[in-house]
Amino acid sequence: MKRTNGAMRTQVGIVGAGPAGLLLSHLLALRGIDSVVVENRSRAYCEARQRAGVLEDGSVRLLRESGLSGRLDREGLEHGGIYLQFDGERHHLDFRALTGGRTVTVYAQTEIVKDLIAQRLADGGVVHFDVSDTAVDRLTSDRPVLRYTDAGGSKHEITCDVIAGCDGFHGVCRPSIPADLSTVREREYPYAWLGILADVPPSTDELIYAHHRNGFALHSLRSLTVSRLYLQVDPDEAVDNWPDQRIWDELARRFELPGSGWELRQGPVLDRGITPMRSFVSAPMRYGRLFLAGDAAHIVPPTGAKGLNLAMADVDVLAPTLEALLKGDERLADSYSAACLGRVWRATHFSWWMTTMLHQTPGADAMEAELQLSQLRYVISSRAAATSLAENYTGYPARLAAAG
Ligand code: RFL
Ligand code: PHB
Repeated sequence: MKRTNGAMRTQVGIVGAGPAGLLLSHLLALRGIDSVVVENRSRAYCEARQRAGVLEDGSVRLLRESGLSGRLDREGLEHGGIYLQFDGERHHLDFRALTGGRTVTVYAQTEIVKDLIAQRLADGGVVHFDVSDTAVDRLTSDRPVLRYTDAGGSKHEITCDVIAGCDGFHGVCRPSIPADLSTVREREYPYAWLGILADVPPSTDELIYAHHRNGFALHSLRSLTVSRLYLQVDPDEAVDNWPDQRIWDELARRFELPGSGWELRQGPVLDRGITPMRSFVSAPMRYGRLFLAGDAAHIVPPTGAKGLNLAMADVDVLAPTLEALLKGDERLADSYSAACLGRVWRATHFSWWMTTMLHQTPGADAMEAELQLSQLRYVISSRAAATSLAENYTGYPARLAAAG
């Protein structure tokens, strides 16, 4: 960040130090482009917030190619498939065999955020945590401004060439686009996920997605010693209604495999939280000199493990777009939104499909249950159907043409 006559100046003002904002700041620095990141939470909060865990192979490649994969290469766990469980049976889908060798990697979003913050600070990058009153203005001029109040209460205004709205679903950037210039598509689901992090080795070698009459359950992991598990609950459920033993009993019930000898290992619960489920796409992802990336522009329900991957792919497209724009070439900027939205809609459809196939809709009739089971049986018995799931789960190119 440069100071000119007391005023602050940067090329790209970035709102939000989640994966999208931090990775964009790093990718821009690799291109010699100056940025400032402002974040309204503390560094400790950003580094502890429990979220995603599964990286597509394209996301792993992006982190590797941009020099961010030191710890990921040592600690990430490559997974070659998932289990789908329904009707009291567990079936393995072998992604490597179905897709010609593609895999996903289990490496927590919290670890990516820690790696990114450490790298930005080591490289002299500017990240202001604990800010408040963030606002963006003059977005249709070629000198948009970013305003905020710092942790000590002082007000600042940064003049930028471009602003990147990487401030998540509840941020200030998307609402600063005039409502009549954007189209929003949205669906809320009548259920939520209760997620726990548990200090216990996983009871499975690959993720288990379980369809059960009591509701969906997911067994994921964070390492060979820490498990991450989720239960479908009502959207208005209070986390206090779920003491540890109730959670473990319900997980054991939904993952039960009678007669198999398989058991769910239990351990101390380190973290718990309830996440609502929503599909949301706001288009276009650009307004003048404001570019949206990640959850600021789109949300998917977590069943397809897509949100973090979409955020990373957006900034993979955005970094070269901004580089060209700053050199006076607007062509990539004009196509940024379309370049992202093909992939965003593919992930939105896949996440909706996985979600509606695996969850119990409150009040649904026996017809819906039969349709879900028929779809699940088809996925595990048809190579074409299994390949479709595997292809979507392991990911898409960052630029996926909307018409493709
Ligand atoms: P983030 O991570 O929400 O970061 C936005 C940042 O902006 C800050 N912010 C502001 N800063 C300054 N001023 C303001 N006015 C601000 N307003 C907000 C916020 O504090 C925050 O630090 O968005 P980003 O970077 O776009 O990243 C998106 C991902 O976080 C999200 O899509 C994923 O976590 C979704 N997700 C998953 N994605 C996957 O790819 N694979 C998964 O396995 C997966 N599992 C999940 C998930 C999300 C979950 N939850 C809790 C929503 C599992 C769960 C349970
Ligand atoms: C996770 O590990 O947090 C996770 C994994 C797969 C999903 C969602 C979340 O589909």
